Amino acid sequence: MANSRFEYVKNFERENYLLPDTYIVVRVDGRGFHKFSDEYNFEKPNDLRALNLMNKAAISLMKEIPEIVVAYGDSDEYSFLLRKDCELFERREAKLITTFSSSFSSYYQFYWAEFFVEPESILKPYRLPTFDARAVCYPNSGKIRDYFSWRQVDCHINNLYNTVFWNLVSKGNLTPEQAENRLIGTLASDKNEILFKEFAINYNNEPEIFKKGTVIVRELSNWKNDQEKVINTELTKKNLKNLKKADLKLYHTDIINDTFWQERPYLLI
Ligand code: DGT
Ligand code: MG
Ligand code: MG
Ligand code: MG
Ligand code: MG
Repeated sequence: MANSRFEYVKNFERENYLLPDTYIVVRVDGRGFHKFSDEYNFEKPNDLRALNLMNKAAISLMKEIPEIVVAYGDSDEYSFLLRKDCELFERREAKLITTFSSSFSSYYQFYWAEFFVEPESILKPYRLPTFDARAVCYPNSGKIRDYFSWRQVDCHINNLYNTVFWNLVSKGNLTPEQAENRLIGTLASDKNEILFKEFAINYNNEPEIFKKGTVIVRELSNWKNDQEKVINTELTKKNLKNLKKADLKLYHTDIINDTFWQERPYLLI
C-alpha cells in the first residue's frame, strides 16, 4: 500500500527512543496476582511451583533475547538488564516493553501446566496470567547496583513479613486482621523472634529462593583469564558475541554485596 492517499496518517505515530549510552532495566510484573494467586490456590507465603514457573519464563525470554545479560526475580516480578550499548529495537521503548511483557506472559502460560496439576492446571479465561512491563534508563553502574539491591531488599522484607504473618494465621490461629495488628511497628529482629519463639522457625534456615529471590546470569567461562585486559580496553566484538552465546546460570545468592558483580565485571561495562 505504498504511497496511498491514506499513508499520511503514519505521521501521527510517535516513537520514544530510550536515552543512548544508558543501562536499560525492563521489569515485568504480574497483573493482579493478589487475586490470581488466590484463584489458583498458591501456597502461602511462597509457592515454589509459581517461583519455578517464573524462572522458566525468564530463562525462555533470555534465550529469545540474547541482549539480556542478567535478570533478577521474586514474587510475581522479574527485572532484565540490557547493556549500555544495547541497540535492540533501536532502543524504541514501546517495542521493548510490549515484547517483554507479551513474550513473558506467553511463556508463563505455555509452561503453566508443567508446574500445576488439575484442577489448577486448567487456566480460566477470566483469570489469565498477564504481565505489565516498564523500561527505566540508568546512567551508571552504581545506579544499576542500587536498583538490584532495592529489589532484593524488597524481596527480603516482604518474605520475612509474609512468613511471620502466615505462621501467625495458620499455626497461631490469629485472623489476618489480628496478625496484621500484631506486626504493626515490629522490627526485623522482632519478627525473627516471633518465628523462633512461637513457631520454632529459624528464619536463616528458610530456603534461599524465598529469602533472596533468583538471579539468572550469562556466565562467561573464559572471562576470568583475560579479565584485566578486556576491562582495561572495551568489551570487544568477539567477547560480546561470546556473551550472547554464554550459558545461563541460575542462583539464589546475594546481589547486594560486591562479590557477585566483581566476579562478573563484564555485566556492568
Ligand atoms: P498489580 O501488580 O498492581 O497488578 O497487583 P498485584 O496484585 O499483582 O500486586 P503486587 O505485584 O504488588 O504483589 C504480588 C501479589 O502476588 C501479592 O499479593 C502476593 C502474590 N504472590 C506472589 N507470589 C506469591 C506466592 O508464591 N504465594 C502466594 N500465596 N501469593 C503470591
Ligand atoms: Mg503492584
Ligand atoms: Mg503484580
Ligand atoms: Mg509484584
Ligand atoms: Mg508487523
